[in-house]
Amino acid sequence: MDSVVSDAALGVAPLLGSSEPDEDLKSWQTDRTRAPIATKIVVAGGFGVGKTTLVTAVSEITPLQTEALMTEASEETDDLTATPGKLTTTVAMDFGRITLDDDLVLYLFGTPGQQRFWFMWDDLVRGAIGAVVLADTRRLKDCFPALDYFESCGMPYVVAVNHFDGSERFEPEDVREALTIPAHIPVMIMDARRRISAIETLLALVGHALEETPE
Ligand SMILES: Nc1nc2c(ncn2[C@@H]2O[C@H](COP(=O)(O)OP(=O)(O)O)[C@@H](O)[C@H]2O)c(=O)[nH]1
Ligand SMILES: [Mg+2]
Repeated sequence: MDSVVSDAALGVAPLLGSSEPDEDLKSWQTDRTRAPIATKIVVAGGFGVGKTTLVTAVSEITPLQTEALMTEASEETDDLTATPGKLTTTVAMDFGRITLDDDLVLYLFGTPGQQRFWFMWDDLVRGAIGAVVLADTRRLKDCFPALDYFESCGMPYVVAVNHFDGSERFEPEDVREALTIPAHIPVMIMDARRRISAIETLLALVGHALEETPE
């Protein structure tokens, strides 16, 4: 997928005085109303649910990560029973970018999962069009705080179950019922490691956010 940056670079020539305008210009370069729209999306969910994995899978830039080795000091705080192989954790946030369809650029901000970093959330979600709440069916309750947060601030969100190998597969409607997610909110089963699957989730959120936010 072409990035907006390289397309924009192609459009520089006419600005430098070429006498052949218009020809290779993309519509959004001549029509100011079609300039790429940059949107901010938050990826939230419990500890170890796959937020960093999702941002890494879709990002076209090297994602900024703030992983830190976990030490024994966090043993009592961070529950590792479902992710025993997890050695690092996100201490501040993940950041990535993905360009969809030439004129839509998504900036992804992954939240830190641990409760002790929640003071950051209000800053992190500012200006976002919506959020993906990741869930793991083995520890569904871990996503309640994120659900509560977005419900209470009125931010559009979708629920994406990151299906881990070896865990029981549930239908989206079972998850909706278990989490009492309202009918108009998309609930989907995905795999945070697969780019296409993660992009489908992001597109579902963009569509849902557009429906929820009248122009
Ligand atoms: N089997 C499997 N492992 C996954 C999946 N998503 C993430 N993981 C692994 O689960 C661990 C936690 O993921 P991470 O993205 O760091 O979680 P975060 O705390 O939400 O950022 C990592 O070791 C990932 O490789 C998945 O869909 N399937
Ligand atoms: Mg992380």
